[in-house]
Amino acid sequence: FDIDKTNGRIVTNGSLDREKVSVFTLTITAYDGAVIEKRRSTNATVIITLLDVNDNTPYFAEYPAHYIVPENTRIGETAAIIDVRDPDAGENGALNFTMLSCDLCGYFILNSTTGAFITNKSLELENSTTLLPYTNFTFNIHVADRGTPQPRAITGIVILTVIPTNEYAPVFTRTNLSLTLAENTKVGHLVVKVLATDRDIDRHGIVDYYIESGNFRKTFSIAKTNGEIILMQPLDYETYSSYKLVITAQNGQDYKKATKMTVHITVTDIPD
Ligand SMILES: [Ca+2]
Ligand SMILES: [Ca+2]
Ligand SMILES: [Ca+2]
Ligand SMILES: [Ca+2]
Repeated sequence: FDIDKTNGRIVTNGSLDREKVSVFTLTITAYDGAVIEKRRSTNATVIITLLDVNDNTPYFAEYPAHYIVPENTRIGETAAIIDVRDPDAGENGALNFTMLSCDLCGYFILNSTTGAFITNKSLELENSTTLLPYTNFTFNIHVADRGTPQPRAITGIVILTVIPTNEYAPVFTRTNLSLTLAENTKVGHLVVKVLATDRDIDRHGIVDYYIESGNFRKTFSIAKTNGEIILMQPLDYETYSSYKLVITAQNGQDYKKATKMTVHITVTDIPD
């Protein structure tokens, strides 16, 4: 701002932008006309508050606007909130969201004031005949502010991608298995193959097998990927005549989903 020295009129000197600085506090000093040593003065504070004008068009914070939606997002839950910004104040910055077009319509409802996509249909990949992992939902969205005299608006593409989640634990076809092995069984012999299935599709349905306990002297091994239990050490009825192997089937990157089963192995005596 500038001030006219003689009549005190404050004028603008440069452009104003309420979105950068909205309030100015000026201290104005008025002097009388006496010589410098004798002159007297007084101060006044002038506060200038800028009124908003609708000079900003809404914009996407990130574009393309792409959001990840886990398949276990429930009906009625928020799947994503479109991040559109408008720095203007009040109605000039308040937004209205409209869906102009959609593919696979009906899975989400767009809240017109918050820009939230609300899940409207189950996204469960295991139970769906239409949805595949990483299915993209593409929407054409119109966002307008409520500014006066003229609203400002933008249109853009919003993509929601449904990603698989690990909801199910593996399930063994049998939780208990008993079998006998002759003491002279050869090392390398396939003892048994255990099986667990997992309802999840995608990588969350891939099962890894481990022997959790009971594997005295590492007598047995299990193939991590297919559950084949192999004899690794010669058996000896006299030192160890039965084994209780606890087998774990698990999956998920962090192995959050796991199930156990037990394999009882009885060694039968062959006279040495
Ligand atoms: Ca605006
Ligand atoms: Ca403004
Ligand atoms: Ca699983
Ligand atoms: Ca799943």
